[in-house]
Amino acid sequence: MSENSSLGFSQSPPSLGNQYTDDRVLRAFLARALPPELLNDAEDDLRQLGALAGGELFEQQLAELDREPTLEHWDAWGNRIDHIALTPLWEKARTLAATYGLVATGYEGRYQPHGRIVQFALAYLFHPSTDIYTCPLAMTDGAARALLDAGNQELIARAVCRLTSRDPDQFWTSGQWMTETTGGSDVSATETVARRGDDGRWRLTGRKWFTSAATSEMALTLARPEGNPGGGAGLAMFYLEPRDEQGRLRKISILRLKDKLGTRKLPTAELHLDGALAEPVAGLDGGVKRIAPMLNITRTWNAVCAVSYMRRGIALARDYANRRVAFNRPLAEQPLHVRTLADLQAEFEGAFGLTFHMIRLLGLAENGQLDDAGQARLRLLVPIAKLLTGKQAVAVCSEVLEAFGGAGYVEDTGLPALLRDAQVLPIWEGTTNVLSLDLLRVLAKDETALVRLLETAAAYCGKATDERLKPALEVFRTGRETIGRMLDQAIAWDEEAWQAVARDLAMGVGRLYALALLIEQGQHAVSKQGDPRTIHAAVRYARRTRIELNRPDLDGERALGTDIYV
Ligand code: MFK
Repeated sequence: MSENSSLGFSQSPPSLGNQYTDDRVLRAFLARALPPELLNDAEDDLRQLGALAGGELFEQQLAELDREPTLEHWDAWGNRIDHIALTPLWEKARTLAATYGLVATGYEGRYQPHGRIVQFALAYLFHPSTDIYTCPLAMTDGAARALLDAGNQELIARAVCRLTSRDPDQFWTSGQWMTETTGGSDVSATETVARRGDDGRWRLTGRKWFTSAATSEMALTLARPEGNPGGGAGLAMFYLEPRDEQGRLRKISILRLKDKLGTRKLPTAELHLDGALAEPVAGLDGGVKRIAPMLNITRTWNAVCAVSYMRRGIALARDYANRRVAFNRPLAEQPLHVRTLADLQAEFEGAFGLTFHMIRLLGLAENGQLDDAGQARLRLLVPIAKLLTGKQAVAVCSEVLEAFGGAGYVEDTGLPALLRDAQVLPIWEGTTNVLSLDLLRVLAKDETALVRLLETAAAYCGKATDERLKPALEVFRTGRETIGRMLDQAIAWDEEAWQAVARDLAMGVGRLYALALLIEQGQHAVSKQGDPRTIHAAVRYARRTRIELNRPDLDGERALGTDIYV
């Protein structure tokens, strides 16, 4: 008798198939969004990456659960080296990222104006099997965008070709060194100082408190040129290459790696800049505005990664539901379990539609094919998609763990890491509240922007004729009315009241826009293929979309929020 059978019952772990061919939602989207010859051209890469993500990379990820990057400060001879050793999967991910063009595809002429769609479809497949290597990729993409937008030809010539290279030997990643001890959200409080030496060169001194992927070949960062006023406007965006040709850090020390809840394969570091050479990218002020294009790209990546984690969790839970027999039948045959999975799928489909719709607009905008109205929509959809999908990813991954019972709570299944890693998504790149306030920044300049966004969403709903969509249409109609009423009344509100409702407003608008896209896609899928699954997703998504927006009771919230009653 084998040792295993002597112990009686044992469970078989979940497994994954080809993550491209198995993904109905991704394939349906690409079939609509891309011209057939383009899809045909991209499909080899999508299939290969789908196979790697469900096979070799996933297996390596599980085999390396215990591995983490390490920081060595000194070599054997007493030299300060600050060397970070990465995990083997990260080393492999770097090569794959370059060869599959995970950044390059967004910039090459080959697929334009659809390059962003192909790029992010690849990223979506790659992400959940590569231990957040997407973090340096997101920053690399953002840096390429920010450099191009800033128009500094010398830096573009030096760096953008490397950031967008498909050759692993040429490929560079970029850091985004923004966060300081003064806070991650209030970047205007940046303390790093930039001084110009007698040689005319700029040197930065300060401490960067959360620098993700400290192994990058270049970074964009913010610093205050000496003598500039305080606040965000007094900051400038700088370009720097942290290492010399031998790979030694130049006037930068790595103080320590962060001991984080999740993203543990990502070597997030605290850095001290002690006169590090850097170059202003575009003038000596307006740094926050200059770096904003980078933020919008990394926020887009964040949404893609959120959707991708949801899909991974559901794929694992669905596979397991077919294997796990309890109470005499597989979980996949038990109505309450099936209903739980259906709710997760509906959340995922809503998030997917919203995110890839935004990506389509991004590609058009970058190719000069988006009119002013479209650009205004994109400006709103980036923070909305980031904040909504980040929260959804945490909720979905939490439910996925529960779908495994106790196994979901045990480290060596690899499942807890999914939840821990997802938890970063609402935090970095602008927390939910900071991004909700970003919406107010847009409204302050363009007060009808949200109303127009919902008009566009209503036009998507206008195409629905299937009777089954009626309850979803009703939720959209009443939700839109509620938001419209609030916006009318809120003209008289003060700033405090606006800030207090900003999150509910952002979430509400985001869910309604995603619902409208689901309704439209549901009608399309049933009309063209007779497939009702997206209609079911729309109805379930609608059931979970409840919008309440009233003038906030600021005194009550203050008393409860701070627990002080005056
Ligand atoms: C898995 C993939 C994910 C990738 C992960 C990468 C990991 C990287 C780790 C990190 O670096 S995390 C740190 C990220 N930090 C943030 O995301 C900062 C969050 N805080 C904000 O976003 C604040 O809202 C902000 C810093 C922008 C507030 O700063 P200010 O100085 O108070 O901004 P202000 O004065 O409102 O705006 C300055 C200008 O920038 C304005 O333009 P004007 O001067 O013309 O009026 C704004 O309109 C513009 N601006 C701000 N945000 C913008 C923007 N423009 C376009 N898009 C935006 N998002």
